[in-house]
Amino acid sequence: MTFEPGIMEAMSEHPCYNAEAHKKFARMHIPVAPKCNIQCNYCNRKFDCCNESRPGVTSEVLTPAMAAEKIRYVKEKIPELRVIGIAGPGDPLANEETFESLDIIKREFPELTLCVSTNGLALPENAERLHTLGVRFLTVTMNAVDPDVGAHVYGHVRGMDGILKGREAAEYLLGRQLEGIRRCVELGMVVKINIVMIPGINDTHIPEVVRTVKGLGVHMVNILPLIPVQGTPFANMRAPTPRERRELMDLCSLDVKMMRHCRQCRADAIGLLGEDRSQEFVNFGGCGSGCGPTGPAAKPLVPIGQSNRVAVASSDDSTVDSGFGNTERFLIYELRDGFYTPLGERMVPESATVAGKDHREHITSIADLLSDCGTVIVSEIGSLPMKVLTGRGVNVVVAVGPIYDALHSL
Ligand code: CLF
Ligand code: SF4
Repeated sequence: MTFEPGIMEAMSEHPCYNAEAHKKFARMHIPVAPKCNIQCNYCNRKFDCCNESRPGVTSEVLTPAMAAEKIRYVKEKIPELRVIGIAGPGDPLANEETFESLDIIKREFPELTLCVSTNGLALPENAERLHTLGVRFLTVTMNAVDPDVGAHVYGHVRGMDGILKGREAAEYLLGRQLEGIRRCVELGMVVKINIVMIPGINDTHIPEVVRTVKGLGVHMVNILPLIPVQGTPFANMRAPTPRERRELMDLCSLDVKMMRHCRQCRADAIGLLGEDRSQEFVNFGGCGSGCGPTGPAAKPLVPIGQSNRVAVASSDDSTVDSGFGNTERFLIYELRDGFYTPLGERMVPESATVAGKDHREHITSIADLLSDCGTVIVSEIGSLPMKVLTGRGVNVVVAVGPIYDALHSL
């Protein structure tokens, strides 16, 4: 596919579109879009749009002017900032503020790449407008190309004459998504498709979604795991296991380029993909007197356990999704100056995960691996490991969902 001049260069520094770039270049999401025009069954309105951002609470919603001000400030602090994304907390295209923000950013920061993520419902009529405003990277979340499957994913969709439900809603949304994607590809935009993998609902259907969007000329596909969120119809559904997701990605990568480094980041994420610094810039507007950010100083976090280090059982870098006994690794964070700083990962030695190995020995070897951590966060834990850890003075937290929510709840 040939893109217009400048796009390949922008792509080489776009942390989501280039796996190498994500270690060097940062993106910043501006949370200017709170409203949504559909209801996904995995979304709780109190949280971010999980189409792009993981379902974590956004710390604030900004006006376009505040967003521009914040970009100016963050740009100074993070010189490797390359991309400004709009990904929620609702659907960007359902909010006029998205377009106002893009307009300001295009004029004030022409050197920054603009990126938008949408459910696609309002894409056909907005494709040209986005292109004119300088957006060259666009993500559409598409969970089904069969309306009978989509009917299970969407609670309702706003149609021309009111709210649609069931198959009718899914069919309408699908038609809009396909038309919108087609237009964006024709305009020369780089289009990525996000698919939320929902076991038992669309997992076996995803290869067909991938083939369909490939036929439309999309550049890349990103398969995200369902994060069951409380208060939603999918609250009690299970997330796919890391292996299930990996196998599906392997299968689909035969047809299309697959994103494998997504961090399901927040609608107000800032920084490198693996190192969200959004909490440093919370309450950017401060007291209104223009004296700068007040968030970090105003909300210090307290240390817990015997050490400031926290071990999190996670397979994907963004969610607590593994149990103490079956996780392949722990991510280690350290509380420094009121912020959790990622220190890296610690792999559970394979010998410790071998089935049939003495249970207590297995637990002890994992506990030893985390001996410098005051807190361990896991999605589940048995009574014996709980006893071993608490006996060592470790604080054990059982949580499922975004890592940063779990850390900030400590
Ligand atoms: Fe943001 Fe999305 Fe643009 Fe990236 S995120 S709007 S394409 S700048 Fe990236 Fe975050 Fe995954 Fe999205 S890691 S959730 S894919
Ligand atoms: Fe929620 Fe995003 Fe779906 Fe809207 S598009 S309902 S904000 S997940």
